Amino acid sequence: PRAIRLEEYRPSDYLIDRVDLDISLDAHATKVRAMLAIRPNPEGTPGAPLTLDGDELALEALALNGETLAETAYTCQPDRLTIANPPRDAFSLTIETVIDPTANTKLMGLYRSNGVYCTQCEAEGFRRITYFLDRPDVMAVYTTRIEAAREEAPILLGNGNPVAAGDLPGGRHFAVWDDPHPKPSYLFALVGGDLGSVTRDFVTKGGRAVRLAIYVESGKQERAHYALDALERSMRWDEDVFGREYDLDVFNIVAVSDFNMGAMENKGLNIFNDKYVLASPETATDADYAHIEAIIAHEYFHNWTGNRITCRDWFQLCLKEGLTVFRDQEFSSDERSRAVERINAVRTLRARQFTEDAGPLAHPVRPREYREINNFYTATVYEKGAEIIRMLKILLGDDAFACGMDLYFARHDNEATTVEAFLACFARASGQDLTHFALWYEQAGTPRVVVSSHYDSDKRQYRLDFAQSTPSTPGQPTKDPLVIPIALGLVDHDGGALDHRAEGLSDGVFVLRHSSDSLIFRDVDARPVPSVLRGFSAPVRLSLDLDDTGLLTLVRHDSDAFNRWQAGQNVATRLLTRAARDEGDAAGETATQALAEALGSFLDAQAAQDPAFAALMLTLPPESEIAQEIGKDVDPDAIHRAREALRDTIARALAPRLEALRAIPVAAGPYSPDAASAGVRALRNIALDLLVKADAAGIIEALAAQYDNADNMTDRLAALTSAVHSPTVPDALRQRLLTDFRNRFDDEPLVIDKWFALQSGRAEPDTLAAIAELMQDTAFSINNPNRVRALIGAFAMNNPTQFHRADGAGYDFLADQVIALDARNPQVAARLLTAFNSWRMMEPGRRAKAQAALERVASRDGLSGDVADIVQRTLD
Ligand code: BAL
Ligand code: ZN
Repeated sequence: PRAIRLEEYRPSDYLIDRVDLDISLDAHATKVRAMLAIRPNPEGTPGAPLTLDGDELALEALALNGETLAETAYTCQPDRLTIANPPRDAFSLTIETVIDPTANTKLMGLYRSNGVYCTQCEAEGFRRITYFLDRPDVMAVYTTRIEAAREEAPILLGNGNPVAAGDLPGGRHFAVWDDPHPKPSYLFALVGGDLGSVTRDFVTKGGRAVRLAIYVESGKQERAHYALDALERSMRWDEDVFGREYDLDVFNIVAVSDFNMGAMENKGLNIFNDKYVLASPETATDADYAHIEAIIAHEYFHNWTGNRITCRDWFQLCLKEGLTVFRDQEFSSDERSRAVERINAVRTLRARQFTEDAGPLAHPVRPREYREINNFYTATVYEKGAEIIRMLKILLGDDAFACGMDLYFARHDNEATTVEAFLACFARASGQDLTHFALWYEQAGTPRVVVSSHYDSDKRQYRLDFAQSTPSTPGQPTKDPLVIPIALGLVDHDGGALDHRAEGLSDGVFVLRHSSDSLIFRDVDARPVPSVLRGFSAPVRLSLDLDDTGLLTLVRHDSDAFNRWQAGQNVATRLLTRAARDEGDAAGETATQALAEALGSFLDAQAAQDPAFAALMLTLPPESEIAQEIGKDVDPDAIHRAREALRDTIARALAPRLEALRAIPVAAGPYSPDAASAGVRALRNIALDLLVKADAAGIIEALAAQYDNADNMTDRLAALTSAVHSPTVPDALRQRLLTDFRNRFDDEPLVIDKWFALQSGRAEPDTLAAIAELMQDTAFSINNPNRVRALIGAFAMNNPTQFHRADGAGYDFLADQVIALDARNPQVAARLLTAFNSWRMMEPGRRAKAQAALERVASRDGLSGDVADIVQRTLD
């Protein structure tokens, strides 16, 4: 496909003010009649031809102002409809198309999932329903009439409010939905199916009565209550924290089982991957509940940041996504533990975004060019986009940030706008010039900040020198310094907080604006321990010249919880990096013991107060992070061995304490997914896992008992996970539990996904063969994205030793799967292919094998634009 460039943006030559849709659902021949009220855009080119987007469409009829259009007046192809000389004034265009939802395996546009008609239109799916100006800056008011066989689809849902419904001859019926809020076509949705629901009434602060409903597969309604509760809490939170109220009479969510992404924020009719709606104690883990809460909130928050104010063009995707991720992270932090949420967000950022930023697919948060927009729903746009908003809040302060948000909502309501317009609101609200800050949107790559410390006992001065640099990324060989807010503080060696001030330090934040700068603290009596980048105040890699003793002081004493955790991670990363490079020595053994001791005293002092945080303290950095740290000629097997060894040593050193942690009680009563109970389970289960790995006496029996007796999925899956990933567990027990799990949850596809992912994530040489067998399991289907991501995605993304097998078999397998899937679902295929992102970091043997596999994909005829784009950029 042709590259689309930000600098080539032009307003549309035509606008569409109203859309009246009449859609008659049929499994193979759905009729769509669209009446569009079109007018020339005063900002466009007068008299320009009208070219509407299409994708695999068949035109049945076309009328202009009610008159059938002569065939000579237009040209029509599956991907475009052009009228050479449209009227100079407003006119109506009526377009009839017929589509086959059953044949739609791409899951874009209108398709059927388990017999339910549903849609996915972001980014460019509406053009698969009718010919349209399918771009976000064309905003229209929609009315949708939906018709279907009542037996097949008793529930008919559209955007906006329901305004009419009734029976029709021949067992058919209809519903009419009216959405008064202008919206871009990507927010269009409809659903038709036989669904069960749970409902609740909500009254907004302003007094609007809203009927909330979540629709799911009939019989599974009980599993939607948690999502419904999360929705209500999200709505209240957005009123309280951002002053945003809901604006329709109904808010509907529908869960479907075949869905390319997590969920979609269509106006008044969110459509969700059922994985992020359905939860019961027996089938969902604590982590599943937390994800449901976050995604329900995310999609709801889009109602203002995305829907009321949308993007002018797809380059501005971060305008809604980064901001909305920031908002959902804040919501989760308020509902749960702020420190734990922050650590988890940073872990995700490092695992996904830092990896992306360091590889061939690196791109700015606001890209300047794309060939396939589906490939830019990335960790960079979402997660780094959220980090930019967080930095803005730190730089401006809470009050000016809140004023900036209010101004944004006031100025740009009902608009399709840009990052510049967003930042202008904050510049206005704060009086700050944000021109330099805006570079965060333009410059790809993760900045490295190097901090060195100098203590002058004669002058009683302590100086921190900062230097920043950003590695080159594709298309951006040189980089400029960024504005980097660095929250920091000093700690003395006994752990006391030092209250020293320094010129240039404001509210504990130093702002690094140049390639280097310094901060001087005066009247300092002894060399302190610096705690830098508290709360992870900027998305950078930090190098700090702090020895293990200093880091362990922070582990014990830092007032900033994030940096307490980070200090432990830093010691571990140092040990793992050295061991993976085969540089293990006696110093390493001493450092390992010191880390274990620091963790031990941390557990003694704090585990009971904050179990969720303690569980994170006991979690070593992931292998992907060590690979990033090593950076080149990576041997994933060496990293894996090093991590296993360090974990086993720490587990043995902490064994008696871990036994005690296993005994911390969960609140009495039936299972509850609340954060406090989840924290206790997380700590107990990591203790179990460490003890299993340490082969502690009696632990195998305890594991089996936990599996057999669990009354919730969190504990059952934790036991099974330890069994699957621990070589100390006898094969017979592992097999018994795996077989039991498969049989126990035979009719629970979302649970079988956990079973697939567990087995495909095993760091064992026979995993690839096991996956080939699992693909024959009756529960597996290449047509369902969740199944594919669970079995193939988990292997490629979460199993570094087996995906990066030295013989290249992991690469070949993934290439085969991508090729096979591309013909059915290019979006999911392209996403799988991004697992090759780190191939250039590998040692030469693996690198050559990865390159050969990628070239084999690239050489295929008939690749989708999605896969062609990823493979080309990955190889470039
Ligand atoms: N807009 C696509 C799904 C999401 O980010 O909410
Ligand atoms: Zn979103």
